[in-house]
Amino acid sequence: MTERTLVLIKPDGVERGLTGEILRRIEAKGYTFAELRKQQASAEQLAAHYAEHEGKPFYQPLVDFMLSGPVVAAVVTGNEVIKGFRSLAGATDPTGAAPGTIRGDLGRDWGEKVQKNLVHGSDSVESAEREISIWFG
Ligand code: DAT
Ligand code: MG
Repeated sequence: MTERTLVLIKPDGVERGLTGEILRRIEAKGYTFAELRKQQASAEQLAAHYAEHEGKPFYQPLVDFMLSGPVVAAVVTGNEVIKGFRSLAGATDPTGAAPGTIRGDLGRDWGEKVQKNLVHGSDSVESAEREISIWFG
């Protein structure tokens, strides 16, 4: 079934010059960019985007990191793209992310590696719609 999902290239991916490589992988898989925009996130957007994690120990460092530089936000469409993009992205912790995935191939194994894991992808139809409205109105 055709779906849409919200993808973010996080500030580490933009800063490291990996935007093209990450977008290439998404496009090569056969997905389409319905919207694509580089932007500086606002604190309000991030509070809404990461509401499910509020109160967790990594929440504030995560928000601060996401404010540290521009992100690339995209609405990506395709058959089962929500699950498919998360499969392309790989596991949250780059150390355990499988080779062949964005996080497994490109994620760094040191420092704030779990937080700086290059990409975000929505995890359900409901979160995709919620997140698309946060980033694209
Ligand atoms: P995902 O991005 O794989 O959907 P998530 O929704 O559980 O993962 O968490 C959102 C982001 O928060 C994740 O990409 C990085 C950060 N994060 C999650 N768990 C963390 C942890 N234990 N320590 C540091 N950062 C963490
Ligand atoms: Mg998540």
